[in-house]
Amino acid sequence: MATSKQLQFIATDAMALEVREGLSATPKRLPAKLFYDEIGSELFEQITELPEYYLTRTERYILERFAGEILQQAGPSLTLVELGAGTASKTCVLIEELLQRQSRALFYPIDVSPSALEEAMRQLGRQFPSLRVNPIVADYTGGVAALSRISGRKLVLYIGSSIGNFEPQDAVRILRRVRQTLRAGDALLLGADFAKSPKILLPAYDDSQGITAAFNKNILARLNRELDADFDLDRFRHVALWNRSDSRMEIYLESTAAQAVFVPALDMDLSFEPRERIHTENSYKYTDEMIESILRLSGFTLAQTWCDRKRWFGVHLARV
Ligand code: AVI
Repeated sequence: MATSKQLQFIATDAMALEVREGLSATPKRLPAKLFYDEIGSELFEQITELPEYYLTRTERYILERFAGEILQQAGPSLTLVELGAGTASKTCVLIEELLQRQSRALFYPIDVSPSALEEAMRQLGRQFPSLRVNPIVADYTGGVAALSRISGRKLVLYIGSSIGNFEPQDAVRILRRVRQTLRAGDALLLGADFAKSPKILLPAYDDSQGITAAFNKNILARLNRELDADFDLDRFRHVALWNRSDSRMEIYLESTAAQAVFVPALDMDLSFEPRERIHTENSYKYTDEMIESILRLSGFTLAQTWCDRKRWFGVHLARV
């Protein structure tokens, strides 16, 4: 299995190819997975604590408020699996509730980052001595393959609104693969952000402290660090737009002037018009219909949705 360093370093063939393709395209684009090197992951942690970025704390509130109901609905004797677990900080709420229902429990956090999983192990070991934690270092494909080797009645957590960063057809592809590894009685818990007013969405993706802008620009900083490119970060600005018809937030880096950039490791000369954009991310905001539809198309049935009072965020339990 590839180590996180291999997976995260741009100057590997697959990543470099994606960067080359994206920067050669019209309009230009870069893959959002480039956000998450060490600096970007730290910036994302800061985003989750911003007053404008309601997603993380709202999902945590829902999990805290409804942990009992969620586990009741999911069924008895559960093994928890979490896709893209990171440090599993929100999962503690469910684990605590689970351990009140069953004396022993198994938790399989799956993530590309060994250091995040080590941190999860440390924290969970301290907090829950009777929990057995079996971390799996894997990306989505490897993680989903690992799912089929886990026995017992599974509750697969796919929380944190990560599904929103995939195009809907890719989201269906991922969920369908998850579905194929599950058996009768297993369930999926999906956390997704609801579509809402741009008055709430725009500041969440363009905060007043400029942390999201720094997170976005870190992609260019990475190209400078890892591909020896000469992007002038001061000549790009962070742009966040609400695309109502596609129900998604769109994130761009916009060139503030006509400029040329050289990427030596790819032997690429780039030129930018004033206001030309690089598309770096979509973050889909789901309606109830969209949630039902991606779950149905991937072979799940929606059993129940829990949300906050304002219906800003939803946690959905789906059965096979
Ligand atoms: C990781 N993901 C759910 C975040 C989101 O809200 O789409 C990534 C992010 N991009 C800008 N801010 C946060």
